[in-house]
Amino acid sequence: MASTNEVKAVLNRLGVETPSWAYGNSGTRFKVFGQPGVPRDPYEKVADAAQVHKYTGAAPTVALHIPWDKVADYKDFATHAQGLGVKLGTINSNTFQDDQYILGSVCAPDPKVRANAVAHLLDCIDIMDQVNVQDLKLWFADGTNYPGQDNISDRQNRLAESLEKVYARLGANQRMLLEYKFFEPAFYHTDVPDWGTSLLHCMALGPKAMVVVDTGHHAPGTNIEFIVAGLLRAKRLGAFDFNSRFYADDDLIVGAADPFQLFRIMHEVNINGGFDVGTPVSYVLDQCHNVEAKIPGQIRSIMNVQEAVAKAVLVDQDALKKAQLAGDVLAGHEVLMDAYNTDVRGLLREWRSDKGIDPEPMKAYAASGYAKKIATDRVGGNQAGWGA
Ligand code: PSV
Ligand code: MN
Repeated sequence: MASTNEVKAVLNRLGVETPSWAYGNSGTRFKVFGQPGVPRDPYEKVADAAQVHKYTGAAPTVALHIPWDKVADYKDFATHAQGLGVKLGTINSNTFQDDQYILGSVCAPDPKVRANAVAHLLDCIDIMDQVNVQDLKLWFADGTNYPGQDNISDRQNRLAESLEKVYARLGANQRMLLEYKFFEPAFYHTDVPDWGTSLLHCMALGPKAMVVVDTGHHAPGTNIEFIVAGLLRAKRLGAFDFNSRFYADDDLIVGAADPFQLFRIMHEVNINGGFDVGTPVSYVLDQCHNVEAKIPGQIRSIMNVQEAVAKAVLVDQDALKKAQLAGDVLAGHEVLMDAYNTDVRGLLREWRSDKGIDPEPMKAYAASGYAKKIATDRVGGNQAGWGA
């Protein structure tokens, strides 16, 4: 087994970005339930994200979604975040909520619509410039609902042309991260449905284009860790969007549905250099808390990620290699399961104490009175929701 210090060293450099939209109200197409104390603007979302960092010590940045998190003065917004102990992170673009995008955005048949979508993406890079952010994350709702609705190859060409324009605008230290999703909202075909399509576009664009793996964006039974290993091997894994799914893109708490899958993913990340110093992989949550409290939901998620990472780093690499080279199937499997079945909660409590934070983040947050305070303070105004 790896030593406790090795695990702690990885935990020390593992920052997990939380998404601004996790702090707003969310739901399904059936009902969005409002919760007391929910932020009314991006400044309050960042204040909540700062709480997650305060109690976990592991969530130093906040992902933004534009235009949901549009503010008048981004530099002021960044200063506000820094004052609370966090930084602004990935800029997520949004080309899926305007009426003009009914037939797609960067792949739409109408060149004016494509031009507007590209203009939005360039605006996102302007924001990145202002607040010194590295990553632009692209997820396109583009696709078709019926065979014959549009030409699949033409749409790929439009996608490539649009992406080239955006890629050309990236600064020297900026990256374009292309997320895939196999269906929804399009039901017949999606223009970036899988890692292969994303990778093909990234390879054509250049080294600043990398693939995003959202753990909720695969068909049931997909071996996600295989995809992760392959993308790391190709040096094109740019980021994770973590969440859990039981059925489709459920956006539930990471590690809640299948902690063993999360461990297997982290094991591949670990053995393929994804936790090394200077790794290009960023770790981001992409979740919505529809029926549970949002800040504790994020805290729990960070803890789940840390537990999976700790177990993955604990895997005895020498014993594993030995078993694999000897063709000892069951010994190799046992090495992996030994690490998975290790209770790492004590180690994580120790890591938190070392850092001077409470070893029990959920309890410490609950005792802090913050939930009551925001419920009392945040009256009036419009609560933020998925889409604002
Ligand atoms: C799409 O389902 C997605 O995973 C993308 O990352 C979006 O930006 C995000 O969800 C919005 O919730
Ligand atoms: Mn996502």
